[in-house]
Amino acid sequence: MAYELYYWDGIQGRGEFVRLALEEAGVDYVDVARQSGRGMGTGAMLELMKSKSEPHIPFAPPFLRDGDLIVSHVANILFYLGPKLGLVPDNETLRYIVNGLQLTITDLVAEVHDTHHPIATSLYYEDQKDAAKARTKAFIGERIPKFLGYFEQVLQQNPGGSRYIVGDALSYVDLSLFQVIEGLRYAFPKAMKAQDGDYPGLIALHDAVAVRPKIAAYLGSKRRLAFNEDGIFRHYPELDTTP
Ligand SMILES: N[C@@H](CCC(=O)N[C@@H](CS)C(=O)NCC(=O)O)C(=O)O
Repeated sequence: MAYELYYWDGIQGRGEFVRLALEEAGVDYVDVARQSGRGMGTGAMLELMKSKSEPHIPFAPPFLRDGDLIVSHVANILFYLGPKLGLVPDNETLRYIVNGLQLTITDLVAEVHDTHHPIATSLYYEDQKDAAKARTKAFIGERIPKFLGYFEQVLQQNPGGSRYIVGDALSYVDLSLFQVIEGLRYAFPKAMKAQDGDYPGLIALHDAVAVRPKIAAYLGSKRRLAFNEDGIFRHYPELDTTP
């Protein structure tokens, strides 16, 4: 049976980290909220989240349904899928390293979200613009260098070589790092241009992921939605400053 991915329609958002893994593996999956018909669409997703009969309902999308099992949270979904999709090292110990890196990406993504919504998710960006400016200035000046500098160091120190961040083959965290670079470049093109040279390994990893046959096909397909100002990575020119 095909995996069912539940995520908000119309944006890449956090769902994209899961999509990239499913696409690289070339497995069948249904992007439920983007489909119409019985049991499909955003309505079906919301219904499932409020279900009184499901034993373990998720708090927020993305979540994945595999038969009777519903798995929530990007990092947890990828931890579940990784071995099934062949996107983690064979070495069990290294799978915890991969998970730790993915959880660090979760933290980074939350901070990206907070650049445009520093006060409340329920308020419009326009209602928290001043706070967003202050928050983004610190994010660009302090947090991007700290997070990307960290990933760069881990990549360079990987005993398996610096083509991949863990081991000597592609794992789902490499795909997520590709998405992080794509997203940051979309949201903060000026800031990223000024810092790109500091992360040569990460940029090489990003470029190598982009040309993997299945990923390249996906990026060129209709399934890959464009970034927009409803997602996690948003481009507001007034926030994009050089550090
Ligand atoms: N830690 C979760 C975060 C999930 C999350 O924040 N999902 C957002 C959409 S990207 C949402 O719908 N949140 C609803 C809410 O927090 O009330 C993950 O990594 O998957």
